[in-house]
Amino acid sequence: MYDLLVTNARIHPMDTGSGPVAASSLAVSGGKVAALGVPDDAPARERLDARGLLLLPGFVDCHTHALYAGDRMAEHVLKMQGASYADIAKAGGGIVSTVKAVRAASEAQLIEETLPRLEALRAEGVTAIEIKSGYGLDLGSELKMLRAIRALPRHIPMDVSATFLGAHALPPGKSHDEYMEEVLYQILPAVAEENLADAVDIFVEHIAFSVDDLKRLAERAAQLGIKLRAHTDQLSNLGGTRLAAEMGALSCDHLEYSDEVDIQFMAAHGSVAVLLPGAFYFLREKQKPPLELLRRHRVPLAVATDLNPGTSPVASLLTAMHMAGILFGLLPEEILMGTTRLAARAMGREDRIGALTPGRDADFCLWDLPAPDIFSYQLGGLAPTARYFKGKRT
Ligand code: DI6
Ligand code: FE
Repeated sequence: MYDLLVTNARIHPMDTGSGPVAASSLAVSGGKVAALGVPDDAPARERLDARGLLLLPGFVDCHTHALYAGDRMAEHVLKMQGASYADIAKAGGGIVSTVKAVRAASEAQLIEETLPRLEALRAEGVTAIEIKSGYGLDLGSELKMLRAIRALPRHIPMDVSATFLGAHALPPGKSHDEYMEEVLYQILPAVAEENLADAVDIFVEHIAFSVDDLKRLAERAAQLGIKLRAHTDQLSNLGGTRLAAEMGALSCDHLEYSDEVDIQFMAAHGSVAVLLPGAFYFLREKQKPPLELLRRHRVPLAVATDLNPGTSPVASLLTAMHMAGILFGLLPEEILMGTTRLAARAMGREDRIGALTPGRDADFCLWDLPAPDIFSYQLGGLAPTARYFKGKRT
């Protein structure tokens, strides 16, 4: 006896490719996909006739900074009027202003400000998200962010993965060396002790952290059994991608300035390339990630929102997917795999989510659409008819 049986669906499991399968039914047991293609009259406690709707896995937003307080609208307006980085800092803007707002907020307030953003993603079919810390930048505030991230699934039916991004920016009043020591020997061990992070991340950039910092962080994380991810080559190439890949990074993210050597390392070590067109768009960048090289070396591609208040205030994965096509040239199939199965891989959760095969979580949506390629074509106005999270309608 299945818990749920959906029949008459056009199912795209996103397992090996983005196409449909011949099976038109999906059975659920214990919150997991039990089988595809069972007879329509198989015994089930609950049945749903999908009447020919598309059935897709829930989308996975595998790179966000969605938990924060306040906003950066004032600085955005200054930027639109031609203000420089220094002007914005003087006016109290930049990452530091978000750090101030996050430090001043309680854990409950962080959750409350974040939920509407997650609801917006959920409304368009997202069932799993990764969220990074990195706006606390001291022991107490980083732990507060991560505890809030860990608490989110109690408030919203969504799979949430937490990433410790202590190495995001230098906190005001601390030297680089002082803060790195704090990250490595004080904050990270406390994060590990409380099991608050599924991965660590670092912003490798001349305005942030160095490849040497990346190496030290990766070594510490490996000792503590925590997976590595890295922001690399967003604004310049410091050699972070090749090092992160060599050190086993699940993903290297941004990659606008990556070269062929970087990409060879990613291919050799199985790191996913997470492309973030929202930040590229919002910053009006010119340099695109080297898509042809990524394809030639068969690096798995993912697409995410990078949702954050400073460089990608984009609370819409469908918009990021559309941008990935128009701005970076990704094909519909790449975009679909990159927001399901391969996004799950970038999060280290490919065994459990991202595709509809027996044993994986029954997170899926029904869509009244002609084909999933429409997400690369139509911008706006697309929403699922029904959403299921772990086999339950939500
Ligand atoms: N890369 C970015 O573009 C953002 N963080 C990062 O690692 C900036 C985040 C912010 O400005 O709040
Ligand atoms: Fe980011």
